[in-house]
Amino acid sequence: MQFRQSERRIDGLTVDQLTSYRAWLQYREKDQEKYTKTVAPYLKAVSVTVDNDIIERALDEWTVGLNEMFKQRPAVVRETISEGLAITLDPSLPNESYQLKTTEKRIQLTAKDANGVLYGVFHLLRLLQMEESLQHLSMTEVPKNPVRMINQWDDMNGEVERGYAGESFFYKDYQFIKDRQRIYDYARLLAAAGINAISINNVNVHENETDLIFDRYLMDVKQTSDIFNQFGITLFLSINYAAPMEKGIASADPLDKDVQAFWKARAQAIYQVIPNFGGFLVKADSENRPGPFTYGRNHAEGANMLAEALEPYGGLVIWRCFVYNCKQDWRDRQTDRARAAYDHFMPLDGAFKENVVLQIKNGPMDFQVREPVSPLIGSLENTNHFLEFQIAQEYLGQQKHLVYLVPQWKEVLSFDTYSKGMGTYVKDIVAGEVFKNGHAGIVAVSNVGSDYNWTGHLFAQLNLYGYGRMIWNPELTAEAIALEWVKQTFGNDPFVIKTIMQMVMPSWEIYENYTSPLGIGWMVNISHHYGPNIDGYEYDKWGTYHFADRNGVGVDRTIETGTGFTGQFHKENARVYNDLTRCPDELLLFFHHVPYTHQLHSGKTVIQHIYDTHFRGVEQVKAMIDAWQSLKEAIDPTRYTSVMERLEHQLYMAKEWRDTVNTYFYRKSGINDLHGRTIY
Ligand code: GCV
Repeated sequence: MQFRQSERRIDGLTVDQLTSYRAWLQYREKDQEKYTKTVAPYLKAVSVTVDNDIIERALDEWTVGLNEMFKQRPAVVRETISEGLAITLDPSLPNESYQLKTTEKRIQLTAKDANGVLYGVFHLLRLLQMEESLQHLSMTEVPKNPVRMINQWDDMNGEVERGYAGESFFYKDYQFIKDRQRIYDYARLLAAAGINAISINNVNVHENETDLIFDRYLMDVKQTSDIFNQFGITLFLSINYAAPMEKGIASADPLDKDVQAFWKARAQAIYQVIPNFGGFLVKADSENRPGPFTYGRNHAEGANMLAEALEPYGGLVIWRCFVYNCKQDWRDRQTDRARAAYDHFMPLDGAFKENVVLQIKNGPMDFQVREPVSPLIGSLENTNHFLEFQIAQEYLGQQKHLVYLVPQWKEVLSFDTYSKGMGTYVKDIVAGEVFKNGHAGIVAVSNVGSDYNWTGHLFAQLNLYGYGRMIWNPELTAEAIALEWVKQTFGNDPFVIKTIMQMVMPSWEIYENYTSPLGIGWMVNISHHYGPNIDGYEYDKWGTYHFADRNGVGVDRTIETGTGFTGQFHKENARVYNDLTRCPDELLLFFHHVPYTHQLHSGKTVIQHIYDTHFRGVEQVKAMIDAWQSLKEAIDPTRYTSVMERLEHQLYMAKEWRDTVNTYFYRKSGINDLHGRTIY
């Protein structure tokens, strides 16, 4: 199948829409003669002696990029060159790593493997896009996380669960979409951000979708896998634990011989067609999905059975820890959803086979604007695990609100678990360094769909790009990552860069200001998770409460009087969270039930903090709009208008949040705003 490397020719999109589509691979023509001159010798030729699909793609990318930016097509040669880009492999380097060294006229790219070559080439293209000097380069890049994965939540009917950027571009009406150009272009974008694994269907596997592991769709899966493989990305599938029953076997019991034989046969069939298939992603015994509990088996028995089937081929079972079936009456203040993942999985630490990897959401709840880090991370010592983030902004404005997520994720990665004493950071644990895991890394739920700009809100592209860059190198600052994205996406005009950075950097805090305060979380409409509904979850059966009444607000999760959740952390953190006087303000109501007049470390009372942040959040959104308006002449009308429409909607929603939250707490507490502002 032929794919077009340059999306300048993608059918059906206007030139302006193409600009959005090209995301961080704009390859805008360079008109700075001075810069062009300094890089010219490096662009003359490429020398490479190894051939494979991934290196082919790297060479294509280099050629297209240089042609578009500098109107120059480098000659590709096998012999040594004195001017240009020389690519060699060095098997002694760490996996996927590369080194870049420049002399006056030559760039030496030395990589461990083909992935390293591809990443090295994208690195150079990034520098060129940002108009940075190529002289005196001398660096080694090694990815921190061995697995850097994306989970698609695409359904085969064409919908995307929690998708906010249009329909799926993988499936429509239970067929793979024939034109796979989009998937090819997605793979390019992902590889340029350093991603090396993807699961292509929703973890909630519905009826008919089990056929993804049967002949009906297997060739389509293979073709999709081939596309991703060319960009160094390994393909995984989500499976339904009860798949054997869909195919006429009486049970899905992991200890049943027929069930074991079913999965062994499936693994064999899949690997025959896709020899480098990654493995299965499994959501079991969670939110009504089937799993081993039905048969009185535990998660380890459930996962190990699948792992045995995949083991001969080197495949992985990625088993999600999002298990919280603790049905609860709202008056019950002891049962706690936050405890569930730890309670389920800690007793099984060490019971999983080597090719099982547990997948743990970053917080104990569900991707809220503010949560503590999941206490499973830093506690599981003998089980491989991945950390799971959500790029899709399910609870963070659904890609209608501008929210830059890297600052939030970086807080998670730099959290000190104290697991092996001070300085046992999440970033080192999930990279597999602390417990010497055989498989380790980070996964995130994707935010793309068929919208021409991929992500609905153009600025949501930054979260996808930023996720990839951050998990490649967690030492990069959120600011440095955003700066790269802004320059590649919008060009190098200092005013544009400065203005966009001012919008992006505080955006998580702004969102938190006008939504759910002090770690309460939720307060959204229960089915679609958008817009304020303070009691939306309060009386739901799943155990997520704010417990606001006339006397106070927050969930008591302390050891002495609460649910005991604080006790799941190592003692240094447990002591801080458990102690009302030491608990950080931003998580206070996650861990404690306090009167509205309780004084925060900031000096304000809880109720005044709620009023102030909600008024401030709205003003901050207004400032974002003013900032964007100042760029009207500097940005193409398609991108300008689509962002402005969303910002205006964000302001509308911020006001709705402000008024709903403030009114609610005013009515509950009966306490006026100190500053005399109107509360409805
Ligand atoms: C794919 C949340 C979402 C669900 C999602 C689930 C999960 O509950 O609302 O849509 O299901 O998380 O992560 O499995």
